[in-house]
Amino acid sequence: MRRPDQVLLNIGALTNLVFVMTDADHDGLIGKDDTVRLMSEVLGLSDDDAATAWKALGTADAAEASYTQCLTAMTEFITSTDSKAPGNSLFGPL
Ligand SMILES: [Ca+2]
Repeated sequence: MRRPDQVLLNIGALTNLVFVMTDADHDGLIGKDDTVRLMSEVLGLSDDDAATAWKALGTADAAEASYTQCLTAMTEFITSTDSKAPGNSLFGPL
């Protein structure tokens, strides 16, 4: 059984990695186009699945997402047992 504090550390580390890879201009926001491209090129998602992954961030802004939104979606991806939870689409369909 994993320790909860280790799970939280892993969520933070994974979020940091994805965010740093995507936020090329270091302004604290990631753009939809860069995120969709990362999901397509690195994870091999189709354009439709990459667009669904972007929606998993739950941003009201159609073009950019914050670190907090990424952390929230990543936490949901790692911890939620609800297959319909938006964060569970963060890396494409389950
Ligand atoms: Ca940026």
